[in-house]
Amino acid sequence: MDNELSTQPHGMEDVEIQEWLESLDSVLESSGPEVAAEILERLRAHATVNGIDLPFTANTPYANTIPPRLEPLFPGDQELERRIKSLIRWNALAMVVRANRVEHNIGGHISTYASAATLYEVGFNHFFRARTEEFEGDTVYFQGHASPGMYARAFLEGRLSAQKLENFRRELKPGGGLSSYPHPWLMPDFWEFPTVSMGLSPLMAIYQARFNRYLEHRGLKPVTDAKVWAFLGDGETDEPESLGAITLASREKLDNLIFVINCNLQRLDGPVRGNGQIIQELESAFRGARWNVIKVFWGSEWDPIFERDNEGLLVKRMGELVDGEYQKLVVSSGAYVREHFFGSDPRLLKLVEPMSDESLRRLRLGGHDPRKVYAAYKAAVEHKGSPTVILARTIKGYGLGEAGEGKNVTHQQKKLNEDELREFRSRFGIPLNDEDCIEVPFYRPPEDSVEIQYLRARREALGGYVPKRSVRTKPLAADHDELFKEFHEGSDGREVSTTMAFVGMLRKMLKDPEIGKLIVPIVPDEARTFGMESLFRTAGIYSSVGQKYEPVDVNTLLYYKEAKDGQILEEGITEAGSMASFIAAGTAYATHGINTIPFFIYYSMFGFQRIADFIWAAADMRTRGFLLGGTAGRTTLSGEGLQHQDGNSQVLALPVPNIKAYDPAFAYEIAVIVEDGIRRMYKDGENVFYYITVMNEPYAMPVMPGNVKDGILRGMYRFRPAANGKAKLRAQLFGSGAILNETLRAQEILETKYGVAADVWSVTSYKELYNDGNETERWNRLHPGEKARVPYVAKCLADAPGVLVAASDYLKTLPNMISKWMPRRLASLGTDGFGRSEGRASLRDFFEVDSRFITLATLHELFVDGKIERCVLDKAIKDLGINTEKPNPIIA
Ligand SMILES: Cc1ncc(C[n+]2csc(CCOP(=O)(O)OP(=O)(O)O)c2C)c(N)n1
Ligand SMILES: [Mg+2]
Repeated sequence: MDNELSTQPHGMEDVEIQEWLESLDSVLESSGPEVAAEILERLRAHATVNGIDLPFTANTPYANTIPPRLEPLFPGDQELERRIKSLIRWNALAMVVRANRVEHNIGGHISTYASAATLYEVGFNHFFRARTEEFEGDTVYFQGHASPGMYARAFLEGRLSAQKLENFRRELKPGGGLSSYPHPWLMPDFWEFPTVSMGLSPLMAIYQARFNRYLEHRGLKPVTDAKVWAFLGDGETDEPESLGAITLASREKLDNLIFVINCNLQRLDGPVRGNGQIIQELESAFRGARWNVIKVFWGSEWDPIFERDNEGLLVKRMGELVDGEYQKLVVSSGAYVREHFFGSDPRLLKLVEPMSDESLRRLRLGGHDPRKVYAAYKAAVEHKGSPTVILARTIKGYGLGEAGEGKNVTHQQKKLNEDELREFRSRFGIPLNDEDCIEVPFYRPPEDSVEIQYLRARREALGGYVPKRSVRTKPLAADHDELFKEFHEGSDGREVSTTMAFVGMLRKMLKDPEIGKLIVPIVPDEARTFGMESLFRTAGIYSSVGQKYEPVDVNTLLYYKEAKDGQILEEGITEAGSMASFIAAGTAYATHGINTIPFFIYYSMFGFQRIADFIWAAADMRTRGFLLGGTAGRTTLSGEGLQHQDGNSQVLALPVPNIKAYDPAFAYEIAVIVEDGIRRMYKDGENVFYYITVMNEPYAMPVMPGNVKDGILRGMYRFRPAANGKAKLRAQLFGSGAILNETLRAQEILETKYGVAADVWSVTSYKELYNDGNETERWNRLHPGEKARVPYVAKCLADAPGVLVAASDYLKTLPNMISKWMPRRLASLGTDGFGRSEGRASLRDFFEVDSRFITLATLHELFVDGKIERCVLDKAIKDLGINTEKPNPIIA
């Protein structure tokens, strides 16, 4: 235990300790806490100089951070608030119990909200300010599985009907229901932030608070004292994302950020730290990261006991117990508490001598005492210079008694027997008789009751109801023909990569009068990789403190310019943090009423593969913007090898329903996609976002052929038809991204060497084609009497003669998944397998996706169809230099 009071040096007299403590008390009384702190600091320094080795500790004793004498007056009607809270407790429990009576195992959580009710209610009654015309409002991330409490409150507020509550976790019932957890996709007028994949919300909240500052520093929104509150579980802090960015929050001095960690010492299976102390562990982590830490251990009932304890014995004793023991005390009788906790020292026993066993058992914890919670929140919102974390000690399943209070199984408790229901009812004073109560009805007092009136008045004073999601932006005109036209013209023979082409577009967009200011370029320490360093100087790198040093490259044109109004979010090496910024920027249209347009460009392998759960949350949140997978393509990114070469992300983008995923080959394709994307998201308000892979292989960008825009957006178009359409041997070749060039080379080889006339198609999006095909099939299935619709792929290929061969830098499954809508058998080439550290040509040979293999696949298809002789095929294998005994890349 890192508790300095827990050890006592040998031979030290109690009286000596007493003297030191008393003199500190008198300093505190006469000169105040600052002077006392100064003396302690000087003592520590003095001790160090004199060779006393003081062990490092970031902990303070196991005690409330705010002493009773510094507690503010509680401004509310405590008794009335308790009654309201009890009603919410009842309805939250009723919602889960009823849902599970109707449908066994439909799930839901009772014990999480039961432990957190006071933490939320103090917030709702006194702190969470809603969004109004004049004020942007506070932002609150609610702990996901505490949602029944939020629904129950909204029911009392008259915002959700009993019918909705009845259909908790049964959203498809007539009239609709309530989603299990916060999901803006499912309840777009209510929830703002999905939080139930644990660990995501703390990180998102940090970057949200930071993004709010960014908007202020760039003059996009007024400076306000709005706060970001994030409620999390203590078990949740084990997710690496939870604590992963806490140093960013303190470095950026985010005093607009408040974490409230509900420390009920339990997670799903059992104690968070049975053999340790999670609160002390978290305190040291957050203090070490320079957060303002406020611990709320004990309720007001403990204050007089501490008062009687002049020797600091109680704090010392508290610091000795591990969490497993504390959990045991929660479920034990007052007599047990007396014997096992206070019984360790006769002096401790004496402290509680006048108290009955029952009053010992009822000693409340801090997180259940509104006065202590209020004091902590008030201190947090008034604190300046750093973020605050409140570590509030609570009991999991508080109030459930025998039904689960503090028990290891409580997390999943969804049913209560009749006795347990009656006991809960009595404990919280719900006006239901013994008979009615076992039916677990929802209970809402009449509109003119003092409870409802008070609750409404409190919310009115705080600007309205929370949570509430609304979209308040005006659509953009998004008329950008001129801006993107330049990129339709090709590169005039100059070799450029699609990444370079994209960066050129970004540079131009940044200068646009409508969208220029709204663009938010985000990079995870990869700008130079993508040739974006010129933007450092022109757009500036955002830094909340400007640039306090002269950059080493100040004399160069492209120096590393940091500025308070810098536009680029250079996040450093954190794809998760960058994604959190992307989400904050891509949802600002709802959170702030600002149409910021994020462009997050990263190493494509470290996107979906690494932070897919954040991308999923972004999708849920109706985030807008563009994800750019740079250095993409398993064989296009040469040299880097297995961990970097991405042949996966276009496949991993498939499950995200509202992401549009494109693998473009040419600059004009990107221009068409981005221009259309801005229009769809920011003018038409569609709830989609984009994933575009860009590559680093330079080649000449062609001029955009006529009439291809629609095809580019829908997923495929004929890029270059065969020169001799009348030839006997015909083929259709499909290529994507940089592999399109291999397809074009194969077209030439086939024509000149084998007399095969092939059309070449650019497939910009297998995902779009797949969705279109499925949608068409579905429509036909549901409308059998009507004229059958034809999938776009089938339409494209209706009159396309010859064999079919597809090649991409991604898994073969991409072309395979649309092959059923093609007129004939498809041969698919792709890059299934682990990458290699090699050059492009060798990689394309290894994965069998180069022009030689495309040629071979075409000839083989013709051979199978009986269109060419075996000897032609054999000779081709020889002429193309193909090793037929080479290892299969999928297992090599
Ligand atoms: C990433 C992730 N892993 C696992 C879960 C499943 N899960 C839901 S709640 C929970 C326990 C939560 O414990 P804690 O964070 O302490 O919250 P409490 O309910 O105790 O307040 C678990 C494991 C999840 N929702 N998300
Ligand atoms: Mg917990």
